Amino acid sequence: MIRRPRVPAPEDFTAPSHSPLVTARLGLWLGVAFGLCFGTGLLSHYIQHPPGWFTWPTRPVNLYRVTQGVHVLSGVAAIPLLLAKLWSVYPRLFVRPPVRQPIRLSAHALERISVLVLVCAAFFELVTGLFNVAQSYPWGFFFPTAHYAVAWLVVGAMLLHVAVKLPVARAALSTPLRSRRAVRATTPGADDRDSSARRAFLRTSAGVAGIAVLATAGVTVPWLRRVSPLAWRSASGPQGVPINRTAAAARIAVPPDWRLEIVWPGGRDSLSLADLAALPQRTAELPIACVEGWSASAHWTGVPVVALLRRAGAPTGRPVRVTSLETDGLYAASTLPAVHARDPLTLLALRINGEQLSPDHGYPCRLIAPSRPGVLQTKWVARLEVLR
Ligand SMILES: Nc1nc2c(c(=O)[nH]1)N[C@H]1C(S)=C(S)[C@@H](COP(=O)(O)O)O[C@H]1N2
Ligand SMILES: [Mo]
Repeated sequence: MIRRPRVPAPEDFTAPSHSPLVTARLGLWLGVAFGLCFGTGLLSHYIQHPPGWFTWPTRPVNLYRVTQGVHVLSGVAAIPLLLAKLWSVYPRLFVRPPVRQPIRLSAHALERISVLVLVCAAFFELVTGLFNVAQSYPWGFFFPTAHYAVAWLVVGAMLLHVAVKLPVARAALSTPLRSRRAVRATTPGADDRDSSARRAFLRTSAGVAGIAVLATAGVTVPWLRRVSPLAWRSASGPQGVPINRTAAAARIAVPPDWRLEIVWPGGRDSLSLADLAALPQRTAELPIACVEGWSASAHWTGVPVVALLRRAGAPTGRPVRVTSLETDGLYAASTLPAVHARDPLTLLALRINGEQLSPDHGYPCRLIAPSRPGVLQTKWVARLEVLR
């Protein structure tokens, strides 16, 4: 006769890593990681799609580099923490019956559904984020839109989850000391073993998260480069800076009679590359800080956008649309908000680290502005348009 195997019960899982204390501690850390990730992600979204009330400062020049670095690294840290937390609650999958009596169905079922949504949405965010970092998009949807929308799902489900679990978590986080004393009084040694096993599990989880961060942080923290074997971009690249999209990929052909066009309500001007090079040049150390989390600083030399506008007689203190020679790219144009357009460090750069811009870095000229996502640092610029 074949006997069906018995479905395990939560009591079958006796490892200390399955204790509420471990779950609560990991939940706390995961809450911090998700909070940082969401806050910095929201900033990045608003910088790229600014609502009327939003302004992003131009100083410190590395501000976006830091917030986006935190975004990607807190996401990296969340991966091992989420796995550890799922491990700690995994016996709960075997709670029978899976759905309680009709009388309590609604609250209980809602809580379970919210956990399912939370786990699925969190995995979606972490996995799509990792793929974005690898610049791989093996799916049909547009990554930024989906990643942004699902982030709200994670936050909503997480707030609900925290609200439901707060009493349990608070009790778990505050009892260990008292209960340890009580248990030690009855069975000497027993609780010590459990608590050191719990601590070991928590320490291992935190350690793995720390190693994951260190292994990738070199992508944006220069002095960590040597200890970050998994950093997906290095400082190297032509002229000392990595390249995201090459001139060939963007099908850029610079016409021999290339001129920079400047357009504003009521006027226009145009300059050749020689004209631009003959104007007073400014050199500034500014980073390219990609939304993917990598960043690299360089010394850029060129003409401040505000100086170009003044010289042409165009109004300053307004947003400026920057358009490239690229015809079909998603990042073929960007808009400088007024604060960035009038900042003297916002350059139309002709040179990088003392050399003429290579075609891949944006020859004949590119935008480079302080505290701005790489995706908005338009290369192969052809036109500046002062908006109303
Ligand atoms: N015209 C144009 N400009 C562009 C892009 C692009 O695809 N087209 N990519 C942007 C992105 S995503 C980044 S991170 C930076 C990278 O600049 P780099 O290749 O010189 O390092 O350029 C930005 N400027
Ligand atoms: Mo980028």
